[in-house]
Amino acid sequence: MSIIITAFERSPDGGRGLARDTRVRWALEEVGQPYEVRLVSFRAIKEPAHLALHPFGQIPTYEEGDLALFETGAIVFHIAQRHAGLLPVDANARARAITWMFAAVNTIEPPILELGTARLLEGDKPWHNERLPLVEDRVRSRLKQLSARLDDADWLDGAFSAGDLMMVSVLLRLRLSGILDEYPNLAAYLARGEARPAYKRAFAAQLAVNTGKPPTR
Ligand code: GTB
Repeated sequence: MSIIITAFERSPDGGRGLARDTRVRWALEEVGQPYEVRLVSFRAIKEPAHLALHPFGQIPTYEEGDLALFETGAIVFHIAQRHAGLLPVDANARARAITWMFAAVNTIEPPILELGTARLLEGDKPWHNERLPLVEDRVRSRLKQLSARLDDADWLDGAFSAGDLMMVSVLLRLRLSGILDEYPNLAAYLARGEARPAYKRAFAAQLAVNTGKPPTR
């Protein structure tokens, strides 16, 4: 059954891979599933046809036959459940990998998004300069804990899993801030994720949309 995801016809990040279709593309590349992309505009995602797929009017969505999903955590989990390669077979190791997926979207991503909001949308507020260091410190506090847990391991719990895919995807958003470089093991973890052939294919595919040039495989 063919898989169709949605992505921006023109991503605000210009193809830096930060829009959330990249993590879904990455998961599909890791498990070797072909997929199609329906490109949508910012206007189209607020229209009834898209809202029927995504109640919050966002990308990405995922369609497979009569199944329609939204929320990247749920989409990546679905892909990982259906296809081998992203979750361990051992039941306990599988549960731990799923735990890391939740930790990525529920514990690490929120302060990172808050930092993005503070930097991009609140720069003109009179309290901005006072608030920014507080938000940065909330990010640092989570990164410090994550860095301590990762220690010198390659991945969060044994072999690469959907937990790492989600965590790397979430951390990528910090790249330009420079904060990640304060935690060399996390910076190296990110680089390991980006070096995976499946990530490179996913990145190239979304970049091609945003530059109009076909990906070179
Ligand atoms: N929790 C949802 C999920 O994980 O699927 C969040 C989905 C989401 O935020 N989607 C964004 C969206 O559709 C696109 S990725 N926004 C439109 C809207 O809400 O109206 C977010 C994004 C956009 C741009 C950059 N960037 O330029 O760096 C990074 C991330």
